[in-house]
Amino acid sequence: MNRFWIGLFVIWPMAAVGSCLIAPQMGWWFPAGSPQAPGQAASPLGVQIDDLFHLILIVTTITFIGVHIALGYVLWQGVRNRADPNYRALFTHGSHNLEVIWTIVPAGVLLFIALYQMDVWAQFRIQANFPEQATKSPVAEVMARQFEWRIRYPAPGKQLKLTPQPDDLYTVDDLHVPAGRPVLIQLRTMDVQHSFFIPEMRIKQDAVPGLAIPVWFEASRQDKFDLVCAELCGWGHYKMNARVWAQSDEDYNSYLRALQQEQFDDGVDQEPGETVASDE
Ligand SMILES: [Cu+2]
Repeated sequence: MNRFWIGLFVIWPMAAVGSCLIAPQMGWWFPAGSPQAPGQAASPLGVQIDDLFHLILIVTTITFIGVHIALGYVLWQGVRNRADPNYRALFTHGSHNLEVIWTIVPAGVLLFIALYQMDVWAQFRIQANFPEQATKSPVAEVMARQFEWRIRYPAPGKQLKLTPQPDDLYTVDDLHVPAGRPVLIQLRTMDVQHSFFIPEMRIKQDAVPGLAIPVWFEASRQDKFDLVCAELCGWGHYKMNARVWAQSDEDYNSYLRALQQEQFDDGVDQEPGETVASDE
């Protein structure tokens, strides 16, 4: 029976490490990616975030393997010693040196990760570092509510204002953005806390009542991406899945023009400035 447990504690970490090695090839790893680069983040910042994830994964894998080797060794020693009738168990109050080592080493690792990730964090979250191209004209306001995403675009050629304008354009659960360059949205919520999450771009930001939070991202390819809510916000939380369409500038502009046409067309076939002839 003891051998069973030793075997289990040896096979289990091997299976865990093995499955981590196969997963990326099988497409079980990070969300989606294009057929050319399966599993790769669909935004340049997302690729950097994945690198941080991999760094942490390497640290935890080394720790995991080390701990299981130590655990296997202790179990094995226990089985061997029990067979010896003269064996006396070691009585110990612990080791001061060991305590110091296993406090300092993890603290050092955590400090290293904290310093190492600062650059990515600063790019993603600190407004002064946002790409200028994105900040100079936000593409839309994304207003979360139970249980949908309301999108407000400025009229083509106009700047987004924090307060709604009469010529703004509206959609629900459909966010169109130009691909290949950084874009910025203003994230708000009408009711409770939600979270704006584009898994394929590794972009996640809470929407907090009372705040308009700028979020920037860049779709590195033209595609349709999922936009979901990552904050349990009520019974219909699961319904908050929407789409982000990353398009060429041309398609994006014609989409906005079509939306404008749809929302402001009064059915009268008339050029702006033209007056309708009267019957007199
Ligand atoms: Cu939500």
